[in-house]
This record gives sequence, structure tokens and C-alpha cells, in this order.
Amino acid sequence: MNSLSQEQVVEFSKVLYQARRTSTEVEPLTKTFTDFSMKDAYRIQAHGIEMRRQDHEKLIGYKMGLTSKAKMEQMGLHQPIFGVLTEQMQIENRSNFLLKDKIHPKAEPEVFFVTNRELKGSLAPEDALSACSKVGVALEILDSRYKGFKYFTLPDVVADNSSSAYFVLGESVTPKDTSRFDQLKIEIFENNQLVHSDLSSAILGNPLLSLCELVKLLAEENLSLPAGSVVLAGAATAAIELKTGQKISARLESVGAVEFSVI
Ligand code: OOG
Ligand code: MG
Repeated sequence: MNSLSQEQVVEFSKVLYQARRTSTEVEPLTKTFTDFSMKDAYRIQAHGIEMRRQDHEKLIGYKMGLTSKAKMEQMGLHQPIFGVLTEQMQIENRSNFLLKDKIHPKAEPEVFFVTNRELKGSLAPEDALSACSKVGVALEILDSRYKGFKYFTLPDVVADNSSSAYFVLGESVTPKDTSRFDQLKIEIFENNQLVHSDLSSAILGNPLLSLCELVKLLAEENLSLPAGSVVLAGAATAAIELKTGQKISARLESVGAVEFSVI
């Protein structure tokens, strides 16, 4: 497979940029144009983020995706990926989420970290833990720009910033050296009814390993993870489609809760 020219990278990322801005679904890029590699997918993603930076969005972290079996099976794709988070994507905990002007959003329960120093290269889980000032529970609101939220190929998803759209950070704790985050129950509720539940070990065996994996994937792009980054470790369970009138909440055992209402 030949790598994409810079003109193609710009053209492809503009298609997704417009789709997001106008809440219009588009065909997968690999269907409209041509197949491309993961490396090119991250180039398209990065160019899309650069356009958002020009729109004065501020980068505040990353999300990991496809880090659990439940998510890999829901989406039919089987390899961890990352996307970029901006401050403009954040929704306050316990606030309203307006469904209007969204394409086909879904919510999923996540573990999040806030890092206290720059991280790069290869990292052990103990180093990852010592680099976290916070560990908390989050809800990610995905909204793929592709028709019917249907896949396509892994490079299509990565090009589309790994389907990220919004996120809500909930309660958190300050971890200690001895804290363990690999056997905690994580649950998602719709109108207080439990919909999915799993253990945090569903996320690559331990959500801290998802942070290590992110740092490794960033290194492949010659990037490091800046101090103070927010990192979503990836959903432990499948996602729920959003509809007006829902209250969506999630709970991470020993850590806390997070919620929003769909209006
Ligand atoms: C891809 C992003 C997956 C997760 O937590 O696994 C993701 C998608 O489902 O569209 O965010
Ligand atoms: Mg997610």
C-alpha cells in the first residue's frame, strides 16, 4: 500500500471535519477514496486536530479505544487505538447533554487518569501509577462521523479521531503507591437501571496498562504524553445509544460516580 500524499491527508481530514461541524454522516474514507495504513490514519487524525486547534480548541489529553473484549466485539475491531481530547469536548458532571445536532451518539463507562509528569517511551504499570495525580470514573460520549456508526476498517476509525465526541469526568481519588485499580466493578446505568457491568480488569487486564499502551502508541508517532493530560482508558463494556429523556450514569467501585442527562 502506498502512503497517502499530504494533499490526500488534508482532503480526507476535511471530509470528517465538515461531517462533524454539520452533523452529517459520511461514507467511510476507505470506501469513498482508497485504503490507507494506520500510520496514514494517524496523519489524518492529526491534521483534523490541527484544524480544531486553529478553531481555538485546546488539547487536554487522549482517549484509548478498543481496549476491552466487549468493545472489540461490539465494533468488530481488535486492536487498541487512540484519539485526542480537547477542552471543548468536555461536558460537566451532572449536567445536560443536548441531543440536537449530534449524529448518533452513544455513551460508555470509562476509567480516567490525570498525569502529573511527562511520559514517554516504554513504561511499567508501577511507573504509570506513580505518574497519576487522579484516577476517576468517566462517561465517554462517542459519535462516529460514519454512516450508521458502522465499520469499516480500523484506519477509518482512527482517522475519525477514534469516534470521540464528548466526555464527562466524574468523581476521582488520589492514588497511593499501593492502590490497585484492576479489580474494581464498573457499571453503566440508564435511568438508574443497570445496563452493563464488568471489572476494570476487562481493560487490558488493568486500566494502567492502557495508559502504558497509549504512551507506547504515542512514541510510535514520535510524541510524548504531556504532564497534566487527561486519559480515558477505554470502555470496559459495550456502549449505550443515547435518546432524549435518559439519565446515564456510571459507577466505579471505591472511586465514585458520574452522570449526565440527555435533553
Ligand atoms: C471506537 C472507539 C472505542 C472504547 O472505549 O473502546 C472506544 C468506537 O467504538 O467507535 O472509545
Ligand atoms: Mg471509549
